[in-house]
Amino acid sequence: MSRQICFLTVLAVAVLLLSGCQMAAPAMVTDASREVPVTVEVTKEVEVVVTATPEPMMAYDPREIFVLAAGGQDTSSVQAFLPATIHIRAGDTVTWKLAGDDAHTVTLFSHESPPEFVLPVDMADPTKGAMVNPLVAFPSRIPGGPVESYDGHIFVNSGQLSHEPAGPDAPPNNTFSVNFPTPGIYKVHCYFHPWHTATVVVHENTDADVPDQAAIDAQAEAELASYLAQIDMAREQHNLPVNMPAADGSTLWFVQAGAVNALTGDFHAQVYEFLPRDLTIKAGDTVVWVSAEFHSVVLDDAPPAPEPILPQMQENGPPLLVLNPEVFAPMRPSPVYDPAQYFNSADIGPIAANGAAWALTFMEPGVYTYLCGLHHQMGMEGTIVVEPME
Ligand SMILES: [Cu+2]
Repeated sequence: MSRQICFLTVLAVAVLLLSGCQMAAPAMVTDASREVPVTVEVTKEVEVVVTATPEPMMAYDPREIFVLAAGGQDTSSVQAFLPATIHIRAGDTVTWKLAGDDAHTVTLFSHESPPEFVLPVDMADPTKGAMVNPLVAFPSRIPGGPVESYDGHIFVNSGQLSHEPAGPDAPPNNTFSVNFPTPGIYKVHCYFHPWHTATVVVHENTDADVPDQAAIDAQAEAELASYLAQIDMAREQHNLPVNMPAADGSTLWFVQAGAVNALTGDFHAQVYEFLPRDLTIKAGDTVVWVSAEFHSVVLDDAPPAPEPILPQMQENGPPLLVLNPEVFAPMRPSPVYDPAQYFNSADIGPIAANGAAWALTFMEPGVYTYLCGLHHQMGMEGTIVVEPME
């Protein structure tokens, strides 16, 4: 209210100055103390003519903008598109480039419900197991086909972006481009990590006010640095062994199977490690693994570690990416670890099918190595040293 009054006052003063204290029409001003009428005569009118010539709207040339599909290195997994929000002009093409050692997709949905992640290998015979839906695993674009123009109506998918080829004889699939012809706001998803999303804001192709590649790079770098700092802190937060006494006099030990920053809880910044990596306990103690994301605990005295996907070659088309039951089916022959048997928590985590935690009791002194069945390629492994009971 006071701003409005102030503005009106300024306007009134300006009009008075412009007109040399002359008003557009005769006006009567009353001085209340003396009750004497004062008349101001108008001799001249002030006319202000504003002419506006519309500027011709210039369409900018379409650009290719480069951004990152993820970040990190080894066991530091930044599960974010960098930058998470991109402002471009209609007609621009965005190219996402994979960084980091984890697998991701760049996926844009149509208005229809998105394809399921996992399908039965054979709809008629469930005993044949499950596979990654080919619509998820492989690019929606035929090899060498044109870059899709996305306006919200078609399903566009990079397939699994990876520095490693998705199958035998397949080339690496580590960049993905999409053209945006129509102004609007569009969402980008990663199939593997539900929180890994981006927003593309497409402005008119005449809009001068969009960032250039250098500004986008600087934004991506700042976001990456923030996530890496969270990861470093998460590693420190979880690196000390945590334990508590069990009712029977033994000790319960807690190991983080992967970790996020305890203060920010930010799923975009993931440590793909067992923390602490090496743990020493006494015979009779129990280890509880608590998963922060999608991880597993595999104790296997017969390396090599099982691969999560067993590609099944087809006569025509890409291989079927069959989920290896040794990785995805829980296997816990006993609550006490037996080195002669295969133990597998399978996928554990806050939204995993097998729950968030998994426990084993160790009775036999020894050194036991274990790994994450989903991420051992990234170096996610640990050791339990069991010392004799005192
Ligand atoms: Cu992802």
